[in-house]
Amino acid sequence: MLRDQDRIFTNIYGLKDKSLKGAMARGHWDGTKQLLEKGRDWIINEVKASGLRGRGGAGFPTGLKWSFMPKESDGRPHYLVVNADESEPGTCKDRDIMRHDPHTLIEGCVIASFAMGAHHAFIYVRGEFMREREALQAAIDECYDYGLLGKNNKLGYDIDIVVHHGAGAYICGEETALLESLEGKKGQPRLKPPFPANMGLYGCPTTVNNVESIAVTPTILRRGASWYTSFGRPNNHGTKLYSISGHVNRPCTVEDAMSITFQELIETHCGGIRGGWDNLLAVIPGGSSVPCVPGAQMKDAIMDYDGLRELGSGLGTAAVIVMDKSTDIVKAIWRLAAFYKHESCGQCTPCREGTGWMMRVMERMVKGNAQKREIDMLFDVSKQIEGHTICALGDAAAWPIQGLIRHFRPEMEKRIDQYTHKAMAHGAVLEA
Ligand code: L3W
Ligand code: SF4
Repeated sequence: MLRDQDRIFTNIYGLKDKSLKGAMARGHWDGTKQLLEKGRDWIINEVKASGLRGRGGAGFPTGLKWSFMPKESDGRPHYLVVNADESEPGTCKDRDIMRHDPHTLIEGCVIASFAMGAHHAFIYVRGEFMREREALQAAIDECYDYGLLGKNNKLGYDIDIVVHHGAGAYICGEETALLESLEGKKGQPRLKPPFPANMGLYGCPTTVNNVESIAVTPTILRRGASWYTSFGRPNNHGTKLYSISGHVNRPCTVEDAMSITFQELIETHCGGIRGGWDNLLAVIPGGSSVPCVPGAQMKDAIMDYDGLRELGSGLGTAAVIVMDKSTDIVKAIWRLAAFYKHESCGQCTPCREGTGWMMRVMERMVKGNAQKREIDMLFDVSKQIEGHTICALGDAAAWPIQGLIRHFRPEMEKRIDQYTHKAMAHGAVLEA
């Protein structure tokens, strides 16, 4: 278990003073000016050396992403955009940072903006997060009053931070849809490349990072890259906020080391699985976009990018959704299919049509009113979507269904058999 002194988020449950004064007392904003004085290259190299990978789902190396920003100005302003549109089902870690520990994010914005030559940072907050926006704005206002933000501030680097409110579309969490939305347009993903580092907000060099990725950087720089790499295994370093929901005894969001086992995570922080480990059916370990893993494989799973990839799933946002044997797993995955169908922006045909098709077939699979050959057809449809769309929402819709078929095909077939027997008992004529 992570020692208290190794926690970056010291107020994740909101039990302490979240104001600037309270944050400073807990070590935030300590020596920020001295960190900036070490220079841009030092900051980017230290973030690279820490092994920090993007905490929004993709796990792209943060320092590397920062280094993509042009070094020399070609007259275009540079921007930092923080993706706080946390909408991935099961994920509620960024919400807790903004609500209870907002100064970690604001200090991170200052340092990241400085490292990338940005004088404006935008924080795009999910529309439904009203309390979080208020907390964030109150913290930003405090920083302006105290002289940590704005022109000629105490840190010696001019920086303005603007909180922008989303309007409730999941797709605006995709970085380029977010940029479109920020520009006042309909939130639809752009084709990449060009990547935002070259052509982002208003056509200018932009880095889009997740809330947690930005919020951890001041502490990493203060304590040093080697402190951060002392947690987790190579390629998977650091501490991580896990949001654990579902059938555990005490659901929670908690910061612990990367690469701990699933069993340790659940036993230490959640009081175990409801009804005991034998009652565990399946886990979605990284938010709704990654495939589920059967319970028997999860117990010793290593909670990091590589460990979960080896199990055919992923760490994603580290939103751990636990399902015990009372769960109707087919219905649960149908619900996700309905979610992705609803949230598809409709730009590309495989996603627009395919998500609806998958949802409708899944609806019949829930009842068992389907034919067994349709299970293969469903898998085939998901494969036609995966990798054939503009953004990752298509993959995200395909993977949970693939995971269901891979691991719970007998459950799907059993329902079809039961439905068929019932129908025959009622004298129905079945298709060949
Ligand atoms: C410059 C290159 N930049 C990649 C940048 C790119 C982006 C980052 C990662 O999807 C995933 C998705 C969801 N030059 C670059 C480059 N970049 N190559 O690196 O890029 P990518 O394409 O790997 O991922 P993505 O499009 O950012 C994110 C999954 O995360 N996910 C998402 C959950 C959604 C939320 C939410 O609540 N809003 O968290 C969860 O698993 O499915 O696979 O910045 O520009 N050559
Ligand atoms: Fe829109 Fe879906 Fe295409 Fe993404 S994959 S751009 S959400 S239609």
